Amino acid sequence: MDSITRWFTEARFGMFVHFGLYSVPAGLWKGETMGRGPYSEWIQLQANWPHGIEGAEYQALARDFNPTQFDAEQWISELVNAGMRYLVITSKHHDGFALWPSKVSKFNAVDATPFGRDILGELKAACDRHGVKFGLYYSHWLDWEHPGGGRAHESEEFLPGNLWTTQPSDEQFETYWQGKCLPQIAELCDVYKPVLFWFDTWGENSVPYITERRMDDLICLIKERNPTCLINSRIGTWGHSKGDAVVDFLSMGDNAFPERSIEQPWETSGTLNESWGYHQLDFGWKSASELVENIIRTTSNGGNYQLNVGPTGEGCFQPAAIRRLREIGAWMAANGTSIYGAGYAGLPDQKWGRITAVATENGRRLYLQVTKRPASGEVTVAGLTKLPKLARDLETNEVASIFQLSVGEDLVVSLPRHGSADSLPQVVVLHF
Ligand code: FHN
Repeated sequence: MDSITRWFTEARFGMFVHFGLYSVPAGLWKGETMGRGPYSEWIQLQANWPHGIEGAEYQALARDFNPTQFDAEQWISELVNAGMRYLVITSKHHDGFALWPSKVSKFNAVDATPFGRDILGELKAACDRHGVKFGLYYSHWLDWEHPGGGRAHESEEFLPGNLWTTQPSDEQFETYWQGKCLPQIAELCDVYKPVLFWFDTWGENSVPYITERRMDDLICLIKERNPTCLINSRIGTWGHSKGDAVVDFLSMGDNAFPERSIEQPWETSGTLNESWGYHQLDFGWKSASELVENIIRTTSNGGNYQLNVGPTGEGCFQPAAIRRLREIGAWMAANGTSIYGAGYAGLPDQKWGRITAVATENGRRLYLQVTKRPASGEVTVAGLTKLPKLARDLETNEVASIFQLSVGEDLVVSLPRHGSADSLPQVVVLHF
């Protein structure tokens, strides 16, 4: 494994945060729900459907951005308690608004708002205090504040006639690229020293803008400043002749899980409900057990799960988010050894759940992640014919009995009682 990605693949679980001006209207514009699409951070295009909001009117939201309850220490404590190991926050989303006092653009949390505090600086300091890795999302393709920034592409979702669907010329985009994007990235590298950049393109619409030359310039700028800073594939590698080989890790589509294990470091970013930014009418919350299953799903295929929180306009995590994070954290506190540094076990699909594997000095340990406990209380481990020395419930230490119907057959594990009344997955560790 490449040594610069080791911390990332060992961490397995991180927090994504979408926070910005859009957290203030939170899905409602002048009393009307924004048009199609559940993502509140897209309100600039989707309010006044299908027209969107004029730039100056949207940007005036900065005068209402005053998240007085923002407390970096509290956010990072929730992150740590959830068992997460890193943070990735939207330094600048598609609306072009920066969460730090950028010298490149006054459209930022310090110069344009009554709040006047350096949100990234406070979070970076809290991460350092807690030993949490600090990463940054940056929208490099779309920027609806700069006249040359990418706009949304016309599609069924964004109809012609929307203020934000007319694309800039290449020359205009170059003005944005040289005048805002690259200098802001340099600023972020120098001041906040992120451990990773999470760039955001999807589909092929970005290809005419995020050319191979631009991607290479961006990668060089970052790596010259910090060779160990990781870069994700949504920088736009489908438009690069060397493809994913130019980046450090792959990012899947939103809430998209690969069916099979992938060798290159990778992650899936997912939402707690439907929107990434806080949306006051988004009640589609996932359950804690579904979220824990997502951690297991990514780990067992050799990837990471980056779970998003959308803080409110006041700067708080919603109670529904906190409750889920804490339930996940309680499970991780008991079962984290089956996740951190764990990966693909190389065994066939299992009817009752998944398996994660951790390499040890003298072989490996396997963790049976029982997400669908059979009524019989017994699970057959397909593909495993070697008898372990010991099997026990990871939380309670209760020993499980193991048997084979005949020599050379798949192993059968009789599950300890623990899991029967619990909705979160039971983990049984096999020591060889
Ligand atoms: O358009 C964005 C969206 O707002 C959000 O930031 C997600 C996170 O993966 N990325 C884009 C859509 O894929």
